[in-house]
Amino acid sequence: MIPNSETSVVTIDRFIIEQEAMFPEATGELSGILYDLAVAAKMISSKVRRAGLIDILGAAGSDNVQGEHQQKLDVIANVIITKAMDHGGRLCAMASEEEEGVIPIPPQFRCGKYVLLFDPLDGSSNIDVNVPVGTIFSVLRRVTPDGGPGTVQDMLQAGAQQVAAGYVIYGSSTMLVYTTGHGAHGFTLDPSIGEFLLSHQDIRTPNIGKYLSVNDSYERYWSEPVRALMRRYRGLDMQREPMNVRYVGSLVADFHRNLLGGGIFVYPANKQAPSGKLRLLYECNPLAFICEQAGGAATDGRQRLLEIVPGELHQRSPLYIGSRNDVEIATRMLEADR
Ligand code: AHM
Ligand code: MG
Repeated sequence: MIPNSETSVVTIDRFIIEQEAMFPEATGELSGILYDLAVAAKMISSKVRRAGLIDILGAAGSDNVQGEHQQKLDVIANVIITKAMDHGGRLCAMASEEEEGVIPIPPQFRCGKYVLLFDPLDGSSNIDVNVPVGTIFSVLRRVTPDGGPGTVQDMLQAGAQQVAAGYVIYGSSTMLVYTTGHGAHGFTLDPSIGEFLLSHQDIRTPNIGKYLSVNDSYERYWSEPVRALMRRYRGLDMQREPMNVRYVGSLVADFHRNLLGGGIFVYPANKQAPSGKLRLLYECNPLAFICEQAGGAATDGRQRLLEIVPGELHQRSPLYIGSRNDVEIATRMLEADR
């Protein structure tokens, strides 16, 4: 890699250090969590990149807590993150979409003041057809007293309490996007030097989007207000220009495209899935935090997503996330659903 004379090269490590220096009260512990996550992301990226070359495709033969079939790479990504994060002394517990309960910190390691929630490999059913997949993470400060192991109570906080969140997309390049509440910043992995380099500082999402991402094979199970909303986005009720429909079926890929280009990702409740499909703590909350930091919005159709107080770890939530105006239309039109 040879930088051109107009750009400066900023690694994710340097960016994290510089951000931390802006907050004298910071202890460096959150920065440490972000470094470790960036390392885990590189390790998962290298596995995903080799997925077509080595014989690790296909199901691992076990089901996750939602009864869904796990792919082998889900299991691998889950182990990579757990092992990269369990010994830094900064976390007191973890929770993963792929594991039923709280993942404790092994007794030989110190317990810190944060908890980490993650979806190790979202969209993994797409791996064997070479469609982008992603990792999503959320960091919360514990609410139980410092010192001992973390508990589920530390995890069941509204998304507005997140201190950091991010995702990694394993696409045509691998990118990591994160926020600590001071803007959303994106880094692209340069595989030749093994570094995430700052490529998208302070991402701003357009107020009015051009993309609509929804799986409309569920239309027959939607409520009438949801159907009307989708007709609105498509311009069928003549109230607006139609949006372009783009649905990868891999949340991180759909969200990332819409974040950069403007748009809305929608996974409504439906009669078969009364709370939708996506998990509040591992998928919806971290993306909502990033989206708001980029000037967008997120709702479950009733309230600001980040204000929902979760009742359980694997809770699902309907999701309407993206450009501010498009989310406002959803909020307005779904009033009839309340
Ligand atoms: P997963 O966590 O089991 O991979 O499922 C989540 C994925 C998301 O990436 C995607 O947005 C959604 O499932 C697609 O679901 P559907 O096939 O119902 O449209
Ligand atoms: Mg998932």
